[in-house]
Amino acid sequence: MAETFLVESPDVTYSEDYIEAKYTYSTVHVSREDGVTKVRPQSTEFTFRTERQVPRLGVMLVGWGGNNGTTVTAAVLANRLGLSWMTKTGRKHANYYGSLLQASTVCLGTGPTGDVYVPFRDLLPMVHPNDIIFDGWDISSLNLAEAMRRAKVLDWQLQEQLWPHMLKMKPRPSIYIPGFIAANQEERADHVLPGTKAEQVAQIRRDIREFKVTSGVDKVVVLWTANTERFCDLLPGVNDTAANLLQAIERGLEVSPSTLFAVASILEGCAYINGSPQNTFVPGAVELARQHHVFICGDDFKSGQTKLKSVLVDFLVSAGLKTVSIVSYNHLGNNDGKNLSAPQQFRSKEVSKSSVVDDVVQSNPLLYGPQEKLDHCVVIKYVPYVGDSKRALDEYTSEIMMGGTNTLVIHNTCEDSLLASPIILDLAILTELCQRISFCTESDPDFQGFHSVLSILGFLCKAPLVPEGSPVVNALFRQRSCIENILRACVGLPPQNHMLLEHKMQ
Ligand code: NAI
Ligand code: DG6
Repeated sequence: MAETFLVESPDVTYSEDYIEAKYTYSTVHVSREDGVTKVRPQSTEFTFRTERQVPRLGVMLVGWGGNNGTTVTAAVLANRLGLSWMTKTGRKHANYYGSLLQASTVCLGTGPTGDVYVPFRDLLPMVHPNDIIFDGWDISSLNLAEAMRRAKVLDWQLQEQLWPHMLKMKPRPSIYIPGFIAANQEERADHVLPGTKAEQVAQIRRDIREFKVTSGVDKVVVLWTANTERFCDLLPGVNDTAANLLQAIERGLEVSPSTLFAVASILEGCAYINGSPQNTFVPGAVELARQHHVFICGDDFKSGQTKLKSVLVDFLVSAGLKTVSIVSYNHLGNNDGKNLSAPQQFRSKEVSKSSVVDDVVQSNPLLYGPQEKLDHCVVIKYVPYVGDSKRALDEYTSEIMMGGTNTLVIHNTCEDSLLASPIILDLAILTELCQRISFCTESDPDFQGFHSVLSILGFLCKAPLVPEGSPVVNALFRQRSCIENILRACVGLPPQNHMLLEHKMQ
């Protein structure tokens, strides 16, 4: 049995292949009728079905030789091998701190001695990161050992232990279209695929198939952690529909490398995750994913400064304080920072980092008018000396009672790739899990999977991609509750309500 607990309930059954749970989904519908606001509680009966068999998972990283790519690969190897290493502050042991699944817990319920917490990963059978097999592509030809050294993220003694393992790993040549990333990346691009766009997509598809066969994995997830691209123009006839996008590739029209990877991945039936801010998922790519019932997820890992912002502004506004100005400055010295020092690539990141408070502002019409926006300024500077250690300074100014102001200033220093790596693992593992979950309702009794646009994983993304017409949620704890409560529903457990009514009676 893969599960660490069993739910005993008439609504939950465990067969050899599935966990099946009946679940009442309660919502409230609000409408305005004849000048009156009508509020109607509603409930829908769902049946969730989760396959129990956990597959062998392969993750192919685009940008494998970068700081994130090498760091996440090294971290998994170090955990798998149980490595430890000395630093000037003492012995460090490999761990998965920063992973929602591996390093945070959920409260199952209450036992004789109080609340019982289990690791998030134990809610449903899922892949363990130690078992993930990595592969990938890079426009730079360095093997992973040399690329790890170039990244300057991990302690030297750890690098020495990992060196022989990483030396054997070499990225596959990739698609390089100079106009999409900064001109300052050109010197790195010594490992690029020749041919037309159509030939390049065909090669990426062959790579995915070849990896699957040679590694013996059951499933592959492809994840973009390559450099931030400039936004691509949305052009009718080019990328507005799936058919036009495929035609555009055949005709060699403008399609970004990240979209070419998305297309190749979708056509191979592999989920595709975008860890950078650019608009990879043009309407044609979304339509293609839907046609092929493949998950796509993005955009842009929500790792540090933005994660805090999506907590802090939620806290301020939900406490009734009117945040009026946010200034987010950061400087960093890694290759990501170098690429972002070019205006078009910075613009992609600026948009992604700035959108994160929109839903919180809209949630409070007592404080904000319908079109009101707060001042939100994002600055990124490239300072080579600090390497991967990113320094972020944020100033939040809020109006408080009777004309007063409250200014909070946050200073944050951390290794950027050590925050992004656990997010990469959570994204891949949760995406795979979602592929094993299906559900039906009384009115729609055929089992179906989640929408191709996998918005459940918004917690891990700065600018969550959602199905057309769906609300975008940025507030971090609402996003966390979404994942937790859906996983709880799959084992027939109600959402956490924090009411503690049993302790509030005479
Ligand atoms: P990096 O610059 O160290 O690595 C990117 C790698 O992509 C490089 O090795 C480069 O050679 C390669 N590359 C560029 N274009 C490529 C292509 N077309 N095909 C294959 N490889 C290509 O950057 P880092 O720090 O690893 O970040 C990667 C991405 O993740 C960036 O877009 C960054 O903005 C994004 N990101 C990073 C976060 C973090 O906390 N580290 C958080 C949020 C997003
Ligand atoms: C500087 O902003 C470089 C970026 O790639 C960020 O470090 C990355 O997007 C993480 O951003 P945040 O806001 O989640 O810390």
